[in-house]
Amino acid sequence: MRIYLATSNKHKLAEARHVLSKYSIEVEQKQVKKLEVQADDVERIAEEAAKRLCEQGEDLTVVEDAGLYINALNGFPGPYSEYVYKTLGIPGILKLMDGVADRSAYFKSAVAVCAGSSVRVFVGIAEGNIAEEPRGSGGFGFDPIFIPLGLNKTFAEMTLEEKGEISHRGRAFKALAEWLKKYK
Ligand code: ITT
Repeated sequence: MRIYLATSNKHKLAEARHVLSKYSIEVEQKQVKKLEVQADDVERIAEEAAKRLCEQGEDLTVVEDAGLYINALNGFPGPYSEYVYKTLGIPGILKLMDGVADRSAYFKSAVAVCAGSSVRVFVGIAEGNIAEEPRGSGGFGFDPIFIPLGLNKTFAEMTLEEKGEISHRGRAFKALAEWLKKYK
């Protein structure tokens, strides 16, 4: 089986491919113009973008939207993670967290697929804490400052495989794969 991932992020593509390969699902990158709606949550953003792709007849095309939610900052940056990563970056987030005792946070991934003209959304969450300083060079985005619960290394210190086992994206794509295997 083959699905199409509408993304410009090569790390996302690699992570999705890694998880889905275990289900013998191939992932092809699709260079389509993705609708960028402003919404309060990643589920809505992914769902609306997938709906638009459905209207254009893009069957088995997947959109993923993800964000980092920091509890002490009332869930910021959440759905604004891309913008905040580009503007404040990791130093800006660490500055906002300076002296903050509650460093708990989570990543959320929403994977929306257009399948047979309707849209389904699968969500994955990874709980953890914001590190005091960046560590590691793997992954992308906020990976160097995210320490998943129960571990003492950041996502950026993990291999693609290790991150995929416990990450928000790994979980959401696993749920998609299980659904595809059952119903497609
Ligand atoms: P698309 O082309 O698929 O939209 P993107 O990079 O814009 O790719 P998102 O909007 O889903 O992806 O992600 C928003 C930001 O959240 C992204 O720029 C990262 O900074 C951060 N992010 C998302 N997933 C992450 C992960 O697994 N690890 C670290 N940071 C992540």
